Amino acid sequence: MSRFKYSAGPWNVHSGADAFGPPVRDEIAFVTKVKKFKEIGFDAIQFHDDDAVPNINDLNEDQIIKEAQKVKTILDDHGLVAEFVAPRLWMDPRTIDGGYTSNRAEDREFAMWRSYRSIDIANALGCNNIVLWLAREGTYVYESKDPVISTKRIIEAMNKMLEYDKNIRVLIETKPNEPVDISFCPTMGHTMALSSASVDPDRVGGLLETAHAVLAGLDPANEIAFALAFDKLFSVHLNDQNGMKYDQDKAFAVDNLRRGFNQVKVLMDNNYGSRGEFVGLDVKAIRTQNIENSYRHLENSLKIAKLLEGKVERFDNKFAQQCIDARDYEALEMYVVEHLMQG
Ligand code: XLS
Ligand code: MG
Repeated sequence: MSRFKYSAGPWNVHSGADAFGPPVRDEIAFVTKVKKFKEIGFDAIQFHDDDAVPNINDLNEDQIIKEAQKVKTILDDHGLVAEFVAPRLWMDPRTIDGGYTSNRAEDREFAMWRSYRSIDIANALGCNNIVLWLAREGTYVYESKDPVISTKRIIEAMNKMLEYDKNIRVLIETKPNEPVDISFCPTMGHTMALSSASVDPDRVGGLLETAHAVLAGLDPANEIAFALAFDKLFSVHLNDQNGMKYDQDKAFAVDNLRRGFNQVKVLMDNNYGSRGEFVGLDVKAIRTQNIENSYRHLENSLKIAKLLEGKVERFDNKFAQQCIDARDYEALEMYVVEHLMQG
């Protein structure tokens, strides 16, 4: 029996296109994915605004809500809930230079329009979490944006959302780079600062994704811990990443099992999930998978996460404390490694 409720996003099952090659698998219909996610053992679905309402830019505000209500029915029919909605601000021609921090006022307005629509969609789907992955809020050419004004623009955008709807919460998903060269919100520390600068700090928290912490050269468990210490860890995206390369979104803990263990441990030790928070997986199928096996990475991630929950439960805290008291950290380290290697 798992301690956590798990979520996944429809983009986690995809056609395999990357920056160097075209799709290699057919697109799978949203309803098919939802059904399969439920079968695999997920409790909730993560959404971008246009995962819920694909033609969002062509519809008016009422039409958008109506489309989202149809998606809510699909979720209900499958016994699933929505975890969050994230405005997809990095795909549109109007956001090539960012949304909230674009140098053009009309682009910033479009970004706000999408953000308000994401809130409307979240309401229609019955959730109050808005995730901001600030994909293009940064620079490709350092001197192209004023970094102080840009930071203030992000705060202003967040505040407008918090004021638009008094029930929503903003979850900032940190990432240091990609697609931009330098992001304005690279770490959990930045997120905590943005939260305290907002009009309602209790409603602004962080979402830590393993791969993004690794890309920042930081330890994911400690990034999680930092947000927990401020009582502001609103979600996580567990996955894995082999060093500081392109964003890999590998299955959870496949690259570094001990790092995965420590993430699950810090979540469990701090009762994460007890207020309804989900453990999100944000993993991508490797391009070489065929379509029949294109959910394998999600199945594996969930299995590994649950196995690691068991490892945390069976961790001998008493023995660990003895090692700590004796300051025999070599003994502690050996215990951790042996514990992870035992069946
Ligand atoms: C990309 C992000 C994205 C968010 C949601 O790197 O992880 O998938 O989780 O917009
Ligand atoms: Mg993510």
